[in-house]
Amino acid sequence: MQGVLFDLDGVITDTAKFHFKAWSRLAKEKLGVVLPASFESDLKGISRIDSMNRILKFAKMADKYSAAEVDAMAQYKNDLYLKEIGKLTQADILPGIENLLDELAANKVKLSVASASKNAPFILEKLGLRQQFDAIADPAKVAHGKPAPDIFLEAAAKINADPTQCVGIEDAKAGVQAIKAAGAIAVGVGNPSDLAEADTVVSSTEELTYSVLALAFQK
Ligand code: B16
Ligand code: MG
Repeated sequence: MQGVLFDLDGVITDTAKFHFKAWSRLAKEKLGVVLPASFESDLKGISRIDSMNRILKFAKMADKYSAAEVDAMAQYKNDLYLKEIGKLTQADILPGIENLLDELAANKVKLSVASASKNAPFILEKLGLRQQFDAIADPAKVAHGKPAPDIFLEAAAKINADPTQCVGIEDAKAGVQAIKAAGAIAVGVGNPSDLAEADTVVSSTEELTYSVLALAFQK
C-alpha cells in the first residue's frame, strides 16, 4: 500500500450538514422552494455547480437563469457555507481519523486528499490537519467530478503513487465508483447496501485502522 486517498466530507469531518443548511437557505431565498431532507445525502460528493444544477432542476427552473446568474447563486451559497466551516475546530474531526493518520504515517504510507470540495485546504487548516497530508488534489484542475476517476487519479499522482497500489476511502456511492474507476482499492464508510461496490465497508470512521486498510489492500 503506497498511499491512501481520502475523501473529506463524511470521512475526515462531517460538512454535509453545513452544505445542506447553506443550499436550503439559497433555495428558499432565491428560488422559493424548500429542499427535502434527502438532498443532504444526495449531494454528497457532487461538485458545487452540479449540486446547484440539481437544485434548479428540482425547483423546475433549470432553464430560467443565465450561466452568470447560476454562478452568482452558487457563490452566494458558498459565502453562507464559509461562515459555517469557519467555526470548525479539531473537535470536529470524525472519530478514529487522527489515530488512523498517525498509524499510516508511522507505516510510511503517503496521504493524499481526493475531495470534490474547493474548500478542502481551508477545512483541513481549521481542523489542524493540513500538515498531516502529503498532498491535496485540486478539484478545479480535473475535467470530471465523481463518479469519474479524475480526482482520485490526481490525488495518487500528487504523491507519485500508482493508483492500483492505493486505498481510497469514501462515504458516498459516487465516490466509491470513482475509486474503483481509478483502479484503487475502495473502502466505504457507511451503509453496505449503499456502498456495495466497495471492496470493504465499515460502519463508522472509528473502525478505520491501518490493519483494516492493509487487509482490504491484500484481499
Ligand atoms: P465545495 P467531498 C463534496 O465533498 C461534498 O460532499 C459536496 O456536497 C460538495 O458540493 C462538494 O464537496 C463541493 O464542495 O462547494 O466546498 O467546493 O465529499 O468530495 O469531500
Ligand atoms: Mg464524502
